[in-house]
Amino acid sequence: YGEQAYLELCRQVLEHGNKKADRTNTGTYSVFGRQMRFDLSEGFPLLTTKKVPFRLIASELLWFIKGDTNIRYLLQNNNNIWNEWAFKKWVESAEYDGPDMTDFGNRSQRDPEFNKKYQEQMAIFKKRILQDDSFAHKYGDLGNVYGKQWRDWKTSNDETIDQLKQVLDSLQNQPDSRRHIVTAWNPEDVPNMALPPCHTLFQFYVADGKLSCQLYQRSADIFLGVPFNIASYALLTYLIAHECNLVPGEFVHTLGDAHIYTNHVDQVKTQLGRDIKPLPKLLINQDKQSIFDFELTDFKLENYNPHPSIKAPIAV
Ligand code: DHF
Ligand code: TMP
Repeated sequence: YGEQAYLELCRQVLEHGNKKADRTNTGTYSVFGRQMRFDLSEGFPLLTTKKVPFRLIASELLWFIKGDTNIRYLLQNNNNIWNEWAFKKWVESAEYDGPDMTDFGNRSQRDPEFNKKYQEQMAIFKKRILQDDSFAHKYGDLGNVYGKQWRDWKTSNDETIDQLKQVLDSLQNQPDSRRHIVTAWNPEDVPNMALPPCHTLFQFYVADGKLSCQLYQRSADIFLGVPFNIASYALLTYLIAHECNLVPGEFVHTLGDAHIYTNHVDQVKTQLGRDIKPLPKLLINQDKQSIFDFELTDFKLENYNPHPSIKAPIAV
């Protein structure tokens, strides 16, 4: 259960994981098919064995809920977690005429001189996304990623489906339904996404006045992505429970390819040497009801006293 289960997964992957090559040319230790459970009534499941930036998780979730797919909103909220995937589309486009940025993810880690050039280009890119509307429209957009599929799924007869609204309706009107599902995996649209959805499909379950959520995550970067994913779906469950007058139950996190990148191993070992601290509490502005009305300032974390953050490079 809880953070203990996360740490056990880390230990298991380091000890028994299959050494596997991967798309990013980084290399991973990987296992297939695991499950963790988080009891949301015990507190808010933000890891305490390293500091996890809740602000970034909350603004990313609000971005999904808005149906937004453009990193401009994230940048306006000082959130840089999706920059690399928009930048990649820009530097691979015909319009880009700066220094060669091929394989910038790996090269920026290995070559300090290149890294300087990369940081310069990234800074220019971010500035343009924030200041130039037509540039942002063209290159800030990640394609038909999460927000698009959740709120504005295109059907074959040119209609749209708002999966999030539908699931809110079904939770309120048929709480016992076994069909409370939202899927971001749209096979026809996968080629039009900067990154095919990692958190692929989720389902809600109502019993005893409690709302539970299970996520199927096809690919899980255990050190960087997963702590965000746990907190993001916990927050979503809190918000939907709030709107539906339910209390948060469990978050069940099911993982497909669960991997630790080879350049995260030392960081994971550091984290495994730390003791778990009490979970924080999440407070939600009670004056708001609809999940579509929330802003960053409507959430407050109390008693979050984690161990220090641990930096690691992200595989692009
Ligand atoms: N690619 C890979 N290889 N792993 C991911 O986890 C991942 N996640 C994505 C997009 N692509 C990905 C979206 N989510 C960070 C966390 C989550 C995330 C993207 C990035 C991250 O870098 N977290 C850092 C802090 C970042 C910051 O402070 O700006 C961390 O230490 O948790
Ligand atoms: P892949 O598309 O080749 O599976 O690469 C995606 C990588 O990003 C993989 O390491 C999983 C990771 N990831 C997460 O763990 N959580 C997320 O929310 C996202 C977007 C990505």
